[in-house]
Amino acid sequence: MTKKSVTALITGASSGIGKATAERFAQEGIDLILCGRREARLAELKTSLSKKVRVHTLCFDVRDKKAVFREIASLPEDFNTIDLLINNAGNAHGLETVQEGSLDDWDAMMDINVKGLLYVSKAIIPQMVARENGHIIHIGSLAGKEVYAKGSVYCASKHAVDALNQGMRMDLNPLGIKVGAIHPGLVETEFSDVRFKGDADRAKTVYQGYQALQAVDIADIIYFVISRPYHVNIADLLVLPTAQASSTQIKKTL
Ligand code: NDP
Ligand code: 8X3
Repeated sequence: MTKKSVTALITGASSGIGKATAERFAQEGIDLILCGRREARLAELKTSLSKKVRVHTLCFDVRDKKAVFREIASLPEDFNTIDLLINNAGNAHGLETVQEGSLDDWDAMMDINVKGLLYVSKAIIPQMVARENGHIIHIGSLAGKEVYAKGSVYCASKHAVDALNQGMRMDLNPLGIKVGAIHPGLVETEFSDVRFKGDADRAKTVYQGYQALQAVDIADIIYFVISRPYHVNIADLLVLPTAQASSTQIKKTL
């Protein structure tokens, strides 16, 4: 008997946690729908992972409501049953007090981290409801559990993800769909390059002097979460580097 294949759609698969999760899932034989805006990166990842599993790429900006629905509706038949949705796309934009913060940065964080996550979810949930099956994982943040100075809007966006995770679980678990969130502390990815708008030197200082989490650490945990038996739902998981006790308490060893 042929084993039923499992298909995961990962947003933000072009770098960091999303890319590492795609690589981890491919090792485990999970077919992939890789999403992001940087087409060349998605194509490169597709070439490498297609040696192991079936891979389809979708290039869209999660802020673009029409594009989200159009691209997900365009999935070929052999990719249009999505078992796992990894709502990972997101970033911080800027690190500034509320009196100095930029409206464009605020729009970006709310539109990507909150509304983009909602659009993608809304485009995929109906098929999960119809099958009474599926698993949604949100990548939240320690910033969704605590607030730190100069990070109020990013923290607000991730607190919204925390609230959506709880609310979506209440709505969807009774329909047989698992919903959960993983909230990482500091992970060394392109996150700080984006936050500091390409200032690589400033971005590097974020991870200096202690051992930050790596994207593969989170990818391993995501795989652990999705590989539990059906009756086990890991609903809410905070994962920190050992050096980080809270948003602001980081033990620098250098
Ligand atoms: P990266 O910057 O490495 O990856 C972010 C991913 O999100 C990219 O693949 C990017 O793809 C995608 N993305 C960003 N904006 C958009 C958009 N408008 N439309 C579609 N895709 C978009 O950062 P991380 O891997 O660290 O971040 C992944 C998630 O983890 C985010 O939600 C982040 O908030 C969260 N997180 C990160 C932590 C960290 O310390 N790094 C800690 C806690 C949570 P592309 O540019 O190709 O569109
Ligand atoms: C990313 C972690 O602490 O930079 O969500 O906000 S932090």
